[in-house]
Amino acid sequence: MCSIIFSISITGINYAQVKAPAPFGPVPSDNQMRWQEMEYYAFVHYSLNTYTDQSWGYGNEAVKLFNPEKLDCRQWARTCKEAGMKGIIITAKHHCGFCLWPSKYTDYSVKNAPWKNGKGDVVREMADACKEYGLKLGIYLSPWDRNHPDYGKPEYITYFRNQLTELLTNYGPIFEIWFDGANGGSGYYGGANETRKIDRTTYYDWSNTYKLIRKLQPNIVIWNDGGDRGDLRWVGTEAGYVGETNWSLLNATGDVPYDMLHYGVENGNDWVPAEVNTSIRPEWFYHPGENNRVKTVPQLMETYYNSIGRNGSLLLNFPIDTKGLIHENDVKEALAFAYAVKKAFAVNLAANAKATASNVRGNVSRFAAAMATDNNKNTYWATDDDVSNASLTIDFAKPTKFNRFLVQEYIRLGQRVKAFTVEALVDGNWKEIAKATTIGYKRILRFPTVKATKVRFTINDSKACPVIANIGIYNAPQILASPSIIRNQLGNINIIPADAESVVYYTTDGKVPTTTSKKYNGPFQTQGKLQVSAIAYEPASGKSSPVAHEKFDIEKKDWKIIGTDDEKANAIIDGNPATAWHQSKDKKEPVDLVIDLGKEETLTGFRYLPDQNVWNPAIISQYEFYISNDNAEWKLVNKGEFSNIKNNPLWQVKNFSSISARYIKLRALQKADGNEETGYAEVDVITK
Ligand code: FUL
Repeated sequence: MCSIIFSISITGINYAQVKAPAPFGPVPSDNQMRWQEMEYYAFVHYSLNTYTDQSWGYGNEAVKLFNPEKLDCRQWARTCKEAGMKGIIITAKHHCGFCLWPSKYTDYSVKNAPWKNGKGDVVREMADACKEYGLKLGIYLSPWDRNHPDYGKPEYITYFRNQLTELLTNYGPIFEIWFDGANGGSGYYGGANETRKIDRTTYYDWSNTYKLIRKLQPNIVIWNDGGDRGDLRWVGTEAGYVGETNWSLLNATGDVPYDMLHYGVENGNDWVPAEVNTSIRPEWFYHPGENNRVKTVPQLMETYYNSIGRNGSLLLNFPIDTKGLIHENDVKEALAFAYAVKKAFAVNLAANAKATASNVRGNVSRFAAAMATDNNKNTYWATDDDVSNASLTIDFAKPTKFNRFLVQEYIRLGQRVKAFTVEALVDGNWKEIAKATTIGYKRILRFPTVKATKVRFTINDSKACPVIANIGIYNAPQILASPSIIRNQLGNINIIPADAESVVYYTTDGKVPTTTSKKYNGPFQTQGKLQVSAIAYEPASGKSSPVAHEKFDIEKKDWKIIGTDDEKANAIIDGNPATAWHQSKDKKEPVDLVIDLGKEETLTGFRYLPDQNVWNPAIISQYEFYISNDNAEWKLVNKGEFSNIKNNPLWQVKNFSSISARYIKLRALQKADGNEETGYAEVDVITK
């Protein structure tokens, strides 16, 4: 009896004496923590742009264009809910200044639109639908307003804050506010039709604007690209991925160049986690021409692993279509994506396995290895304070197949791990199967399927003793990605499968390829306009990828870049988006690129793909396009802006009335990134 009491009290003393690790470095606020646990939520882009096929409205588009036949925010919310998302951020006002709610402070809103005879309020309908489906509501309010006459003057800040107050007062709890940093300068501005430059770090007086926001919505998180440090950060690209190394830290002040946005700052003094924003289509707003360019399940899975799987959240955009709905193609892919994620992470093989660790903090069960596999986010495996190198072994007891490793730090105590490896015990030998740097809230590693009896997770370097909340091991079904299709200047088609084990089948007549179509055995020659469609097929599993389609216009065999001796300039017409050429910085705007098409062609438009390199791409934002038949006398056929080209460097397509010409000239008037050079990945024409 005596000994029993004695041992209980000893255990009691030990237990109480072993303290939890102290927080290390910056830690998330409760608001950031709640946001991080949402993981996946939606953007909806909807405005007058939906009806003008534009990316950025100029600010003078007619309000009468806003008259959707079937606008149904419940369909948006239902889709997002079924897709596994936790909230929706709506573009209450995009750069054109048109308001989706009947703001008291402007006439440029739904209140003057034919929709519901001016009695409608899209933000209200969105808020109600979110409530009905158990989703959180977020607001995108563009600071740049191309419609407002006062934009650029101090009066506009009052207007901006009045609008913020309306949105943050009248629509219930708002989980996130999104302040886009884009500002192309030019605009309608109440009829002034001019360019207005502001200093985006000072003009909006963010510190006072933030005070107002936090007073109205104490639980909100602020996303701000370009102003004072918000609660979240952009990742430097809209293509759907954050760095493999991803610290949820920045410095509280100072500039944030691309590498800081993309990788965070290892020793930053402020907690600013990454939000990966990308669209389910190439563009943010609806363009009917993109109905067949909705991202497929393999592409969306790639985005998932490169965002949520790399310590980021995923903000996936649905462009609302002209009817006022999420288009059926987008719904289909979003739901198929949700199903694929569910399947991939359906069975956690670590959950029932035995877990042991090389070091357990104070040797108490409260910090034991099993705390990382107990499916409880509030318990964790931790080591003693002086241990930054430790391993945790999971024993399946029998050979088990798997290909995914998921790990989460208990980030309430800070982000700590700098390097780790995963090994598998295969036929009695340890084999390294994956190696990575940071973990953070969640990290998922992919590797070829392995069959092993044990898995060893080793932390090789950590800023302080590691604190691991969760480990998951999964055997995700294989998903084949579509091949990519390229045509070079000579007209040779190259089809490149993403997975080495797969075989490619293709068509050139617009028909959907199957395993009875032509098998791809290497580059083949083509002439003139055509569409190539291809699938990757894996004989072992009998699975096919989604179909890849690529349309090609006239061949470029006889094209020549005029006015340069630099052979590298041919990169512009080599059909390969990965190669680029820059005109020298000695050439000052206007900078011309002249191409001889070899013979007269009937042109109806042109396409420009900017340099895809993230460093110094030298992207054109304002342009003029000329044609000529003799390379002497030129006619201007199109001019304007490539909207949002810096953040989303996609193919830019511009159409004009049909005209015959042998020479084309793309004149660069302004660069989006202020670069002194002028860059191009590809320039192409559209013919009749
Ligand atoms: C960008 C904007 O300019 C785009 O139009 C879009 O709203 C995207 C989410 O942010 O910077």
